[in-house]
Amino acid sequence: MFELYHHGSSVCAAKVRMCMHEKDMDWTGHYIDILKGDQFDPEYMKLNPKAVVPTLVHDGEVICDSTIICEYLEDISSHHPLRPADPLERTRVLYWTKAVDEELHPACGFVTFLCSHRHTVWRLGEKGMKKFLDSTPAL
Ligand SMILES: N[C@@H](CCC(=O)N[C@@H](CS)C(=O)NCC(=O)O)C(=O)O
Repeated sequence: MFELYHHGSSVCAAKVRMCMHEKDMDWTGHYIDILKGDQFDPEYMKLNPKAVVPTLVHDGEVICDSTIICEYLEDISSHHPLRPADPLERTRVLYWTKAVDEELHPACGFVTFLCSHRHTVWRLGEKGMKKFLDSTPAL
């Protein structure tokens, strides 16, 4: 059984949802509202100590970090392979996933919080906004 802790606006969670969709996997979702601070719930932080989404629980085993989760799903399911068989082609895929983790995702933070969620963050007021921004995890 696959349980995914995720949020709608999380690009990292979207990666995992897309991977599971491509592979026709059934999963149960647990919505973690990262704008309300659900990620800091001590119970959730037992699964994901970095207080971020996504987190996958597969038959009781906890796996964090979207790229690692996608690699795991690829390893356990041969249905609709997402990784090429050729070693050189696989290496080229790694360049892409590395770039997403190291460059694209940090850049997305600005788009997510300054554009998409700016009204929600603004409503927190000056103190609340500072608390919210201070709580944003380092990569
Ligand atoms: N390396 C992690 C990064 C996860 C991450 O930063 N998730 C963001 C959403 S895309 C999050 O949960 N942020 C919570 C917060 O900003 O408090 C992954 O790839 O899963």
